[in-house]
Amino acid sequence: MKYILHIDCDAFYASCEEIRNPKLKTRPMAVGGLSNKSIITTANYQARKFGIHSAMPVFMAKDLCPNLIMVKVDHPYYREKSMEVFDLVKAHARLFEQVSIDEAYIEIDLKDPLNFAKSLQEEILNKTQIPISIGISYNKFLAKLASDWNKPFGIKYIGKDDVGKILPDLPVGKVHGIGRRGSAKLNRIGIYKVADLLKLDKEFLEGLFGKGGDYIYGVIRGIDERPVNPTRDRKSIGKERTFRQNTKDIQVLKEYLRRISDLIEIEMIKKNIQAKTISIKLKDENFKNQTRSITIQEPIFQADYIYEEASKLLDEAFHGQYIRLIGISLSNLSARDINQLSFL
Ligand code: TTP
Ligand code: MG
Repeated sequence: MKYILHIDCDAFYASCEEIRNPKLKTRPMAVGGLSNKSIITTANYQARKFGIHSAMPVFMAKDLCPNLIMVKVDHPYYREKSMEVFDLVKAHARLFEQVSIDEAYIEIDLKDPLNFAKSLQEEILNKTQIPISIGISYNKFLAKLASDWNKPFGIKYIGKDDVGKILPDLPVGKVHGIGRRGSAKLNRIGIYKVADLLKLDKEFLEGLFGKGGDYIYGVIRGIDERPVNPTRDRKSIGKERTFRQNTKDIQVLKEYLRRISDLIEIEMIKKNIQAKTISIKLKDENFKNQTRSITIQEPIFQADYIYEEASKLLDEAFHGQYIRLIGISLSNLSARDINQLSFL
């Protein structure tokens, strides 16, 4: 069956810092600026016990917990860890969409989603040391709600039957799209829980939240049609190789195109995507770059077809010059129908 999973790293910046300095794991720690006036980006779960949270000023956090250890933010390092985590996640997914530095949606066909989630959690922890929480459902809204349910290192499944049981009791602030401000607005008119929201009609919600009212009306009833959008984070897929020695032997060049096509096919099958535009890149001995592209009618992902198109492009672009680098990239990406997998 088809499921949508929302993956969210636990105390992400703090977890990254604990990898570099494991002693921090058992101490209350937060990441932010070092001055008392600066703001906390996140706190580890030890520090959260004291009531410390994102967006709190450091002086306030130190009032709550005088032993709090502050660590300075290091965005490039967090981006690197994020890539490590989500490259592994991506490799499993039919459709993948990263929505922030520490969260992504995947859509995937599974028999046993809970088991899959458990093994994904273990894999990510073992290979990257980052703990993640996973929410499983049939749409994005519920999957995100679920990933937050049992944090940290949590897994939660929300099925269609759970919607009527789980949602009415939630405070309105838990509804994605309402947020803290929306919540305050609703509280002022005596609306605290989703159960109260369910009594309002669509027009009333649109009056309060504009266009977002329609979305909120749907999601509190378990309806969210937003698809997992795989091309959002990635516009092209490509590989290139630099030769140890420059070459002008067309057979060697084609041999490389062949190998690169094979590698690209593997990646496209894993990601379940296809492409309509094929480009090759050549860098000559003077480091001058040359690219050639073709857009075809029917999208492809198979190595044979990629090679065939790339090879034709090479014939056009190559005039006997010495080449030091060759590459192929595919763009104009779309999701492949899962049924095609059975033909492989
Ligand atoms: P979140 O996923 O909201 O928080 P988190 O990963 O730290 O904790 P949780 O276990 O509850 O998911 O945000 C991801 C990262 O984004 C977080 O580690 C730090 C950064 N961030 C800020 O810089 N400022 C903020 O106000 C928030 C909420 C997060
Ligand atoms: Mg997080």
